[in-house]
Amino acid sequence: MKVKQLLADGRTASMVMVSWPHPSLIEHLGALGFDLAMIDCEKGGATVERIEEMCRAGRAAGIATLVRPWTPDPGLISRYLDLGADGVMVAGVETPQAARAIVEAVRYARWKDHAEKLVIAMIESPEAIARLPELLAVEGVDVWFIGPNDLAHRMGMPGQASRPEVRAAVAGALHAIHAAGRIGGTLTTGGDALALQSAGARLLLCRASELLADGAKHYRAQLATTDTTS
Ligand code: 3PY
Ligand code: MG
Repeated sequence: MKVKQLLADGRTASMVMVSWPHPSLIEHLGALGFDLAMIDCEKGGATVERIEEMCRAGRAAGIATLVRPWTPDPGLISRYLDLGADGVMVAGVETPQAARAIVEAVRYARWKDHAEKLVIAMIESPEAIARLPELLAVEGVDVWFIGPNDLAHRMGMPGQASRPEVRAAVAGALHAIHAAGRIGGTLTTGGDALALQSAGARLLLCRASELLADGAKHYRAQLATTDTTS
C-alpha cells in the first residue's frame, strides 16, 4: 500500500475528512494529490452503498480510503473492508486489549490481504495517553492518532481543543509516539500543520470543509481588496 510505504519512509501522509460523503469529492481530492480520504461514519451519515462508491472512486483516483466506524464492532470493520476500504480508523481506543481486538478484526476479515490494510487507533483521553507505553507495544497498529477534540472534552474543556493545555497534551503524546519509533497522527486546524509535524506527527488530517473555508476566505479577501482599490 502506497501510504504504508510513505510512512515507512518517514514521510508525512495527508488525509482529508471528506465532510460531504460523495464519490466526486474523493475523486477530486485524489486529483489534488492527497494521500488518504477519511469517510466518517462515527459522526457522518454515509450509507453502505455510498461508502462502496466512494471506495471505488478512491481506487480510480489513486487515493486511499479509510472508514471511521461508530463502534469498534468486528462485524462493522469487516463490512467496511469488504466494501473496499483500504483501512479503518477506530475512535476512543483506551486499552491494549481494545487495540489488539481491532488488529484481530482486520486480520480475520481480510485474511489474505490484511497486510495491505491501514489500521489507525485513535487516542482521545488523558487515560489513554497515560497508557501509551503499553498501547504502543501492540503490533499491527499502523498509526496512533490523537483526537484533540475528544481529548479536550475528556480534559474537561469541551470545544476548546486550541487551549494550551490540550495542545501540550497532543504534542507530548506525539513526541512519545515518535520517540518509541511508532507513527503518530492528529488533526490539523487553523494552520498548525507544521508545528504538529515538528512535534512528530506523520499523518495529518484536515477537514475538506476547512480547506473550502480557507479558499473562500482568501478569495473574498481578494474581492474586498479589489473593491477598495477600484
Ligand atoms: C477528535 O479531534 O476528537 C477527532 O476525532 C478528530 O477527527
Ligand atoms: Mg474524536
